[in-house]
Amino acid sequence: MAPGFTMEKKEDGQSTSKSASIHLSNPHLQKMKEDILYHFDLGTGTHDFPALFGDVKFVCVGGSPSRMKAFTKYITGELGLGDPDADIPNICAGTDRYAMYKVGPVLSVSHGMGIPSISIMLHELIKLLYHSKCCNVTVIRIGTSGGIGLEPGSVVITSQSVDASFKPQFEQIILGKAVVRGTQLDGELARELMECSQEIQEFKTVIGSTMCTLDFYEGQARLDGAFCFYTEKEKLQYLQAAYDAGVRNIEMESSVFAAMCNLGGLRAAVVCVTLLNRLEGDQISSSHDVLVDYQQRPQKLVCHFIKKQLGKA
Ligand code: R2B
Ligand code: URA
Repeated sequence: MAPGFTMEKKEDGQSTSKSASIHLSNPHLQKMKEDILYHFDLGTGTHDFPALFGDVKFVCVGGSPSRMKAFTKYITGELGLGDPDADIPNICAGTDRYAMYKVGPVLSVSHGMGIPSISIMLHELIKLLYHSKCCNVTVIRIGTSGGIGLEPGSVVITSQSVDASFKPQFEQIILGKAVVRGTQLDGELARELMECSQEIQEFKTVIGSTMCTLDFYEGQARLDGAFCFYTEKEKLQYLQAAYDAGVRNIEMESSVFAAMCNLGGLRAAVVCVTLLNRLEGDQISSSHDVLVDYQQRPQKLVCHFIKKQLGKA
């Protein structure tokens, strides 16, 4: 067995130990001469992973490549690691699937929209961190969402991700059989992030369950998709039931993110701003400037957290 290679016997996230090293649970990897991370256009045969990424302590992931680039520039300035206006290279420039940026100990990666897209990225990211011999890594998804019963612009720190039936689990079909994994997130990390928000005092932040769906329209009970076969009353009953079950926002990646970070032994959090209150509408109609301001909120919060962790706040 390769040095540092950890075999995980248990499948559910809750029982995965939170040791500082990255856990891979795949005996087949040992037999491979090199590992090509195809969607990153990186490989262990062509790149020196420990030299490139060995010092990574924080990984921030978000849907859009331009948002992750903007975040990296912002954090460059805040951490005093260079000129925030200078251009930064995209480490995955050889592919347009994902974008990746690095400044000091912070890696920023885009993941696209939805569970399949973030899941592919996370398989390759977790292997990248393992091959780089990284330890004590915290992974945070910074994103957007639809809020339930919250003023637009509020930020939700996810306690657990739930599925469309409000169950804290992620189900995936593997070899034709349903495999269910836990979607609990690190409670201590969520509390630390909440404390950061209280220190910033710029926007309302709550800790709550996040519902992860397979679709933006019917999957999130919208009335404005190309197809809709339910009434407004049924929509509101469903969203109210979600609220009563503790759901405070809805997005499309948190379940597999939580499940895979649990399996990988990674400390993880999801911090999403709410773009609208779904009890009041479906269309995202705020102005461009307001939406830009909202999208910067998770970035500000996570940047403050990283600064504190590095003793720079
Ligand atoms: C939030 O926003 C996207 C849909 O607009 C999706 O990726 C998500 O989770
Ligand atoms: N992202 C979502 O998935 N849903 C929303 O309502 C807004 C952003």
